[in-house]
Amino acid sequence: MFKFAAAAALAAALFGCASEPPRNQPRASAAVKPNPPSQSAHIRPDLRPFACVGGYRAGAVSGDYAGYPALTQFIEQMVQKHGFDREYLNGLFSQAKRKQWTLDYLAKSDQGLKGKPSKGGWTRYRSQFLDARHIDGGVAFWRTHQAALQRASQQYGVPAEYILGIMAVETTFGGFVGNHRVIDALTTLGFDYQRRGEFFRSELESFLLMARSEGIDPGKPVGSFAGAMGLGQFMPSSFLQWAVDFNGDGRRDLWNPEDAIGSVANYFAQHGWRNGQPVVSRTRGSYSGIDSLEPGIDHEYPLGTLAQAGIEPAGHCGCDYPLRLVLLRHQSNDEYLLGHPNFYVITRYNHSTHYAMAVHELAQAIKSGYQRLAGSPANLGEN
Ligand SMILES: [Ca+2]
Repeated sequence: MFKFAAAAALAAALFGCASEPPRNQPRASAAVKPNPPSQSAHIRPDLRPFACVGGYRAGAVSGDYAGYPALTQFIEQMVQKHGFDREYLNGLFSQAKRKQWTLDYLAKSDQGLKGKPSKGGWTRYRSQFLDARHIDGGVAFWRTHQAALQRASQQYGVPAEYILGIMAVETTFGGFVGNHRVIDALTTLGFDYQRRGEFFRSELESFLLMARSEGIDPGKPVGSFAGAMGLGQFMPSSFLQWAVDFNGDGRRDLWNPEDAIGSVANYFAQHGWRNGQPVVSRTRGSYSGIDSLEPGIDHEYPLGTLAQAGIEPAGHCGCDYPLRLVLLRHQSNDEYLLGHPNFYVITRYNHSTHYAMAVHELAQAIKSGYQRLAGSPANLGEN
């Protein structure tokens, strides 16, 4: 939905950004073959494929980020480590904006991190996602992108409905992919958000590498206030590690539905998705020793330990591996589920029990809706 890649490639051909070739030649992406240095000036942009897209150029950083020693150091690192042009980065960061709204918002939410989940917490979280907009939207998206979802499911061993569950929670299938410029988001969080500045500076480094390898003007992409991009809201480091070109056009484009489908499936596969295994199981028992166990994603228990605490799977489990205890606080009661390894895989996308449960429930609801429309599960083409 965000077609800047082709325009950026054109821009690369129109703007030269440095009068001198770089001392450290950046590595070209697999899709771009650099010309030898002896070629004429006419084709010079190919010497440094897309390294200067946007035509930014300045002797020093001006604007919101003028006089930030940490940014000067970061730019120097990008020059020395990755062969970026210093004046290009000075120009790029001269037009980066400090997003005070983001800093205020995070200061508030950091305060709210403390404390255990409150009564009804799951009920409230669930109601944001388990609705017709997300479920019907998933069914429609499945029908539109049936071939790509089937191919991804077969290639990566991840059911289509879980790819859709992620896209439902993240962006409602591209309905809202964020409107913050990624360069503003990551510069603000990298240099003005002390608690996680190091993390976001690393993401900024990955973002600049991504922009260069894909031929994108780094001033153009928009995403979440934290710099997450596209239908699956990949952070730049996730892009570099797990994004795939799934429509075969030679580019990895997180805003393209097919590339996003393949990338989410690859993310799950690389994080250990076990095809055919369940995500959660219901429980029964006396729960007499429940207080001796810690719910959440950081602790896992063998079935024997759970049995000693008065908890067992409600049906046949067939699980010979440790399980996590998933606490869901409904409005009127607390519910305990058993989280299988696939539950943990979903939390690698977002480290939250509620997040993984919403993805799981949406996956099931979207699958039911799709099967009703398709008429028969045999038509789904799942593996
Ligand atoms: Ca592609």
